Amino acid sequence: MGTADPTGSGSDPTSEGSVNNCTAADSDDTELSGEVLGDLEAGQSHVLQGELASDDPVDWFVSALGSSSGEPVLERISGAVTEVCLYVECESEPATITGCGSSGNAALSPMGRPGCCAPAILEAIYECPQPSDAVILYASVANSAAAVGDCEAYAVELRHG
Ligand SMILES: [Ca+2]
Ligand SMILES: [Ca+2]
Repeated sequence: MGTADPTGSGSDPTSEGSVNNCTAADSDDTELSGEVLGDLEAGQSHVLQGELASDDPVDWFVSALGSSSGEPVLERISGAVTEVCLYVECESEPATITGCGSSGNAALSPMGRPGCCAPAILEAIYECPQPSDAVILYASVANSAAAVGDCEAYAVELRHG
């Protein structure tokens, strides 16, 4: 159901002339190349958005916690997502994960940072060696079930409780 283009410019990128609007070739495929989000203060949230496909099965995001009080929550809002993960780095040393919420499981990131993974929602309950340590969060959003050629948008919320 394409819509007519009254301007006749013919430059609408979503017109039926496009073969594939997928932007699978992104640069956020690893823990160290994640999209950098702004500092997350207590009570704030970020909405992580992107697209996943069979040739782009994971996107990474990085955010510093502006305050170390409260526990960060990662929750799927929409789209085809099979797993969300959140890993915690304290300023000086790895965090200690003491809980992941009722549907989350403790996990290690590809680079060895401790955290939690879940199908749709997790709460990363952590302790740092020093309570005043600055905290950086590494989040991954994955879809391991995309069929070849599929490219599906998602939205995931990162909250600082
Ligand atoms: Ca992507
Ligand atoms: Ca990616």
